[in-house]
Amino acid sequence: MKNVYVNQVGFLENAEKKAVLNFKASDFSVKNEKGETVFSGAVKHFGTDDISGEDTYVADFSGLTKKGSYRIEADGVTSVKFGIGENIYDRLMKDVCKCFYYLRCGDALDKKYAGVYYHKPCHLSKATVYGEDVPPVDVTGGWHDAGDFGRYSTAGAVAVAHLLYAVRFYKSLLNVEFDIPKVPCDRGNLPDILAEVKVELDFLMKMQRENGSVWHKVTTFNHAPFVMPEDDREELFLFSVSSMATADIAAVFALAYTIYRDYDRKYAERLLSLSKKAYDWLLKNPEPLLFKNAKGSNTGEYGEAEDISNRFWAASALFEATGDASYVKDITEQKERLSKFDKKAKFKGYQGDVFTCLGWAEVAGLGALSLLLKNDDNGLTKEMKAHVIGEADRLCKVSKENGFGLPMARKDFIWGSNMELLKYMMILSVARDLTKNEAYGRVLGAGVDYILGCNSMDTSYVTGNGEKAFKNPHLRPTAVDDIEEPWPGLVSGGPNTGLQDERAKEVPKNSAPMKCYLDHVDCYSLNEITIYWNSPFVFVLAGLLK
Ligand code: G3I
Ligand code: 9MR
Ligand code: ZN
Repeated sequence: MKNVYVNQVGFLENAEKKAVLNFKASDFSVKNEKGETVFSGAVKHFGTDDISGEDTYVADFSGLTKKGSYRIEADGVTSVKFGIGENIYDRLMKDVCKCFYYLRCGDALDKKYAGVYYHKPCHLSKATVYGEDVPPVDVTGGWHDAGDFGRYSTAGAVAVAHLLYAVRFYKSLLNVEFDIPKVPCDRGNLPDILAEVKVELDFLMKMQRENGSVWHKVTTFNHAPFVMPEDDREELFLFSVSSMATADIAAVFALAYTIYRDYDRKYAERLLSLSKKAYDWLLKNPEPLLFKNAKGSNTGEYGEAEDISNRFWAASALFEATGDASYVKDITEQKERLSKFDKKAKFKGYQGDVFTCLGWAEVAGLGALSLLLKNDDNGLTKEMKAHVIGEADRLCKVSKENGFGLPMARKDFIWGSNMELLKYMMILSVARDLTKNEAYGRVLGAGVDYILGCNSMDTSYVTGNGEKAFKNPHLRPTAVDDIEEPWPGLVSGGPNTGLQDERAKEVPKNSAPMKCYLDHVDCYSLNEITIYWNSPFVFVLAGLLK
């Protein structure tokens, strides 16, 4: 089918603006709502590429800067509607942030804020400590991870980290209001983003054991059937402790301390002391304590091959939070271990530089962000800058290999490919801030366009944002709630050449990576949502709107 692919939400006035055509045309025009041509230009042939498999043509209309609502026309084919304006991403940003609220677990939802998407209190029973003869534990609260109702420590810590690093790098995120209950603090109310993040931090505190270690996850033994959260009443289990969870919590509590200390001194002090407690446990337990699902249990595993990147992140975040130079030795040690591991690794869950990986498994990039913020004089900051800029350069190179200008190669189209892209965009955003190199900004823009509809599926991967936004996430409440549309702002996992669920087999054989996608509720490997697919988009949008 002939298509004009374009960002379906739209563009900031001075941004680069491109659409991609999958058919031959010589020129194109942009029309306003009255059907008048306001811009026209020549189409540039790119050719075929490895990720879309399409013969692509690019229409550049960056010259159009006037606020308004438009469509593109080429050779009788018309695009969906999109906008141009300085506030074009404001609603999107609110929607993407508000999703965390709708995913709250426990008794935290309020009809006043959740409206039709309200659900009754859920998962309030105490959790059994799996395989141990100890009293059950209260671990209520936090956010459901995704389309399932599990709550996983490493995934939660990484989502929180994306949001809190966004606050550190882009202060204006503190002004974004998205209609959630107010939380009082030492100076009035917490900014909304910090009120929302506190929900998950409070839960993560409960996941820490007396000895400082952290349970890897709390879930039912198997995934719940498709029911509302309050109707999932199976026994909850706390599965074993892992060194990755303990390190991630040490890191994210230290990071949170640096922000909450300006709002709630007591809460911040508690975060720091729990961070140190987790870190002490790590020092006493230098061997990795990896995680495997209990026999017969099928909830998310979030397995990792090592815990080095997690320990590196923890030491870096504590160094940045406390200024205590005694962490430098640990940072250096873990850094060297990670470099060795990276060189030797046969199968990597990441492309590019391991020191720019931003989770859920490889988290060294989060450590790098802390070291950038630290701005130290013992060389670590400088070294991490070089990693970030080197990776951004690699991404720019990759972006030249496809008609969409995307920093994505075939190998990036795995389960949650949209997060692979969003993580790259976080790096490009930071690299742009460091260097003011606009080439990074352009690739970043192509990424935003892709997520919002400029892709071979002609689909906006954010619910409620775009004329052809995906509508059928693999998300239990949405699937059973009798409400036509899912709540807005959810980011889909996106195309995955692995096609790892039954329904995904319906994707035509040999489809190009970008087309390995179906907007179907059954497709958990293509169309689920998670907290850590929304969180990097908040970071990226905060960087754009700063
Ligand atoms: O690391 C390999 C890499 O070496 C290989 O080249 C590539 C090609 O397939 O795969 C890479 O591994 C993938 C891995 O994610 C790395 O991110 C696996 O194929 C893929 O199966 C795995 O997917 C994860 C999935 O759980 C299954 O374990 C997703 O990242 C992860 O987001 C997802 O998480 C689930 C939770 O378990 C439960 N809650 C929902 C959540 C989202 O679907
Ligand atoms: O719904 C589950 C989804 O959240 C997970 O990402 C996925 C992989 O862990 O598993 C889904 O649950 C499926 C289960 O693993 C097997 N039976 C079908 C379930 C979905 O309908
Ligand atoms: Zn719940």
